[in-house]
Amino acid sequence: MSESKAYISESEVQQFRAEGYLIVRGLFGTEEVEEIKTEFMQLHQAGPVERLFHPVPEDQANGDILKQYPRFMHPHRVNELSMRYMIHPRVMHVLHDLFGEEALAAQSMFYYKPPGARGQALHQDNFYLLVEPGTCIAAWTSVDRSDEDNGGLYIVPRTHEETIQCPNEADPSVSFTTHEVVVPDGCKPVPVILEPGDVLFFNGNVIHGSYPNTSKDRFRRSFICHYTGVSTTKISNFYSPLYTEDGTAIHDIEHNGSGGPCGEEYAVMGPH
Ligand SMILES: O=C(O)CCC(=O)C(=O)O
Repeated sequence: MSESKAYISESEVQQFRAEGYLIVRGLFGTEEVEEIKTEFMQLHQAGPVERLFHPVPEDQANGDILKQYPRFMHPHRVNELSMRYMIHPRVMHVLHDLFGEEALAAQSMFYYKPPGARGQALHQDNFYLLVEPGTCIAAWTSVDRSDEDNGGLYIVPRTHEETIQCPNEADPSVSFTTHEVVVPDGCKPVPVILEPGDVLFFNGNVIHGSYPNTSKDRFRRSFICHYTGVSTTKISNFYSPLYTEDGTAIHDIEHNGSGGPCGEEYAVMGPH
């Protein structure tokens, strides 16, 4: 892409720069969202995929619904639809405007988050991606309506100006991940209410996470991808290769094994 197409306005870019996030309403239409949902429900039916997806039957889940419906990591590595939506031109155009340069895709994920599922404690994405220079950006596509009751995302506005923290231990009764960062004084997590097809973009230093799905019968499915700008020189090796908007894989990016703010012991960090 030689130049960005203006799917978002200059004031939206300014809002992203000021707040650390931007919601683009209806970036995907109903049929597109249905296509994503149907595909991932079929993938769930089809069962485990080595290294990427490990659902277990109910009788092996020990009452943890997330064992039956874990997140699917990097589906773009095995699934054409995921690759197509990860590098969808509308998403890549918005990212181009937000990065101020061409975007490269680093990761895709799908969260099923059924009723009763735990959340993911507050964290910062670039702790894991270790993008340098700068940071990554997430595109979080809501597949169901996402709100406080079904475990929707919370973000802490303006924390994109914060440095990356070395996290504390999270409470395992409410979070399926083990890390939790501290909310800075004067800031607070706010719920992001999204309808199917809305996409939340946020800076990789922004503190965000989610709480359990306390609804009776509402899944909170989301397709979540992370990106870097084309001038990125280093990233954690878990996220390599990167993909350009036309799907070309870039393998020759330097592996960032620094371990980030926790030091060298974290150099073998896995996914977040
Ligand atoms: O969707 C969630 O509950 C958390 C996702 C998230 O924090 C992430 O992808 O970084």
